[in-house]
Amino acid sequence: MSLFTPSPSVAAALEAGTPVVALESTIITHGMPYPQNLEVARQVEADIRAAGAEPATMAVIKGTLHVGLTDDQLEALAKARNVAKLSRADMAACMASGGTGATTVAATMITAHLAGIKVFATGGIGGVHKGAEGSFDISADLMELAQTPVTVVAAGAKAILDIPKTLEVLETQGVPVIAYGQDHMPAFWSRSAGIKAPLRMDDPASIAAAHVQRAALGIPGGQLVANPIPVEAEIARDVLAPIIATATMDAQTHGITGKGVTPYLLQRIFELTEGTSLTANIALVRNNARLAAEIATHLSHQGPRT
Ligand code: PSU
Ligand code: MN
Repeated sequence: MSLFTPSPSVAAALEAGTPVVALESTIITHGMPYPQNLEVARQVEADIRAAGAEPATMAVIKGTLHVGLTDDQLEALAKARNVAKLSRADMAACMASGGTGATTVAATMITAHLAGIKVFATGGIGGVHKGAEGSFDISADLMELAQTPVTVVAAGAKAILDIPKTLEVLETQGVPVIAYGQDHMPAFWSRSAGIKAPLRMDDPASIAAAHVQRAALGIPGGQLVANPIPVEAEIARDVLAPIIATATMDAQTHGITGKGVTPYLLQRIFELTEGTSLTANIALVRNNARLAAEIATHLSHQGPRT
C-alpha cells in the first residue's frame, strides 16, 4: 500500500511534471482562527495555481497521509477541534492509530520528500524559543531542515522566537539560510530582525540552482528561504516587542509548555494586536506562496530529481 494518498489534482501534476508546492496544515488548525484560516488556505492555493504550480496541502486524516486536500477536506480540517499537531516524533503514531492531525513544517517536509515535492511555502518556521537555555524548547523544524531535501520558503522565524539562537542552531546543523532580496534577516511581521542573514539571493533561479547543487554534492537537508513580508503589510519591530514580551510572560504564568507554546503565543498576539497580526500573517504567507511557485517552476525545468 502506498504510504500517502495524493489528491486527484496533485497526482496529475506529479505525473505531468508540473511544479508542485507543498503547504502545511498546522497553520490552518493551530496558527489562525476560523474562518480566516479557511479563507487563507483557499487563497494561498489559488495564488499558487495562478503562478502556474499545483498546491499540495498535507494532513493526516483518519490515519491516511494526504498530499493535497480536496476543498471539503480543507474545510473540515479548518473547522475541526482537537486536531493533533504532528511533527517528526508523532506522525507515524497518529497514522498507525487512525488519528487525524495537521502537519507542522517538519512533518510537511517529510511528506513532501516522500512525494517527490521539492518546494514548500509556509508563514514562519519553528525555532529556538526565548529562554531555551532553561526550557530546551527548540523546534524539530530546525533538525528537519538539516536532513530532508526540501526548500522551505518562510518569512523568517517569528519574533516570538530567539532569532540569533535560531540562526546559530541552523548554522550548526548546516542549513543554508537565504534572505530573499535583502541583506537582513526578516522577522516575520517585520522586514528586518536587525541582523544580517547568512546568505542572500535575489532571484528564484539562483535558489533553485542552489537546491540542485546541494543535492549534487550529496549534502543532506534542505534550504530555508527567508522572504521579507511585503512593505505595506509590515508591523514595526518596536510596536511588536512589548506585545511579544506580554504574550511570553502570559504563557509562563499559565504554565504553557511543549507543543502548546507556539499556538498559545500566536493566539495571544492576535488578541493583543486586535487582529493586525493576522492581516500581516496572511500577506506574508501569500507572498511566500508566490515565491515558492517560482522556485518550483525553475526546479521543474532543471536538474536531476532529488
Ligand atoms: N509559526 C507560525 N505559524 C505556525 C507555526 C509556526 O507563524 O502555525 C507552526 C508551524 O507548523 C511550525 C510549528 O512548524 O508551528 C512549530 O511548532 P513548535 O515550535 O512546537 O515546533
Ligand atoms: Mn517546541
